[in-house]
Amino acid sequence: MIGSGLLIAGLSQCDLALGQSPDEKDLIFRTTDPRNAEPALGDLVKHWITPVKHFYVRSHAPNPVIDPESFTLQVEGLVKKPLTLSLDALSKLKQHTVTATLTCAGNRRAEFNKEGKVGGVQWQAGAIGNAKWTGVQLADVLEMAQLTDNARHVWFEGLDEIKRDNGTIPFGASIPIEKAMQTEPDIGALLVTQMNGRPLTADHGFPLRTVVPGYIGARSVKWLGKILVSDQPSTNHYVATAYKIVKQTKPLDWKEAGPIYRFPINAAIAADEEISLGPGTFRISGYVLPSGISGARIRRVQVSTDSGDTWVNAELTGAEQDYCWRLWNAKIKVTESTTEVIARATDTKGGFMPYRVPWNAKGYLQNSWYRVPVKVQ
Ligand SMILES: Nc1nc2c(c(=O)[nH]1)N[C@H]1C(S)=C(S)[C@@H](COP(=O)(O)O)O[C@H]1N2
Ligand SMILES: [Mo]
Repeated sequence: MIGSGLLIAGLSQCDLALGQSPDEKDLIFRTTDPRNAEPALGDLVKHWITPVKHFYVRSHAPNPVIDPESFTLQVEGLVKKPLTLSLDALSKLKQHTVTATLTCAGNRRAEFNKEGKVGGVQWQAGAIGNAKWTGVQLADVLEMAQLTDNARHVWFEGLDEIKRDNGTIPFGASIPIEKAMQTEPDIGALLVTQMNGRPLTADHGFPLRTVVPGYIGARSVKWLGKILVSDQPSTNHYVATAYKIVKQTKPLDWKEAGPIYRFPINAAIAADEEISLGPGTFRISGYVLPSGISGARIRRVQVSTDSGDTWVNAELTGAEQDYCWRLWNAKIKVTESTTEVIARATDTKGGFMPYRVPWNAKGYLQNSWYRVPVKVQ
């Protein structure tokens, strides 16, 4: 009671009158309908485990309202025993907790606009977060359903209703059967009911979502209602067309390109779009995510204040775990001739942040050197 009293005291009369939820101060909304929001980078790099209130939200449609009592998950397709599982039934299966970083394929999209306009949510570098996810192994559920020999891909379908030109569709994804069947200690996918030890919030997929460690966020379907086992990748728009690297958006380009699965290495500096500093020595911080490959570890994060002529190594902090980011900080020297701070990183699986990423029409996988302009005063 004391806690909630403090919380209310922290809100102004105005907030109460408008009925705003506190998270509207904790995230920067890029769009409000549907809800797409990212935290300020200063907030984001304060904790290795991202608090839910500072965890980005990416939704293609309004949050579906789901009654947990009547909710069921359907498991069908190339299985010998189709299943209908209530939340109660899922809670009786072995529970696992996995810490994994989720990141949108469109993270840092806005940087592509310097070369040519890209559509979609105009993300800066905050469409990423690291959380503790609790639920059941997808492999355990598929084991119960008994795959047939021709099972090759596992489709996920959300209960949201996304309006498109030719009607209303759910959000969908699929992952290869080899990933779906991976078990502890390298769980391929988790059917999650809890985030950071609390039930999922509506924004993050209540009551059930998928989390696929190492893959772009789009494969971690929220408000999961159906699992379908197939001999081919999902035909849902978000696998068959969207979330591909294309130069133009013609049918042939979509057909030629494959779906994105794993995320590449990435890093950012937690700073405003431009920093104003006098000459001197300063400490900066940021995040770094290794490639979404089992065993990938960050080798080095480096920063430069002289346009890449010289680099200093950053100090890495936070746990070092599969599919998880790390935080970093570095001491930088700003001189009269400094025009920007640059960060770049490499990992142990050959991942590196390139000088430049080729422009693509949907603005995905921007992981070039991270640059923040500096105005020396
Ligand atoms: N049902 C459903 N699942 C979804 C989405 C969606 O719009 N609908 N967005 C996807 C995308 S693109 C990302 S990056 C992640 C974001 O998860 P978060 O909102 O919990 O951060 O959810 C994925 N799962
Ligand atoms: Mo995304």
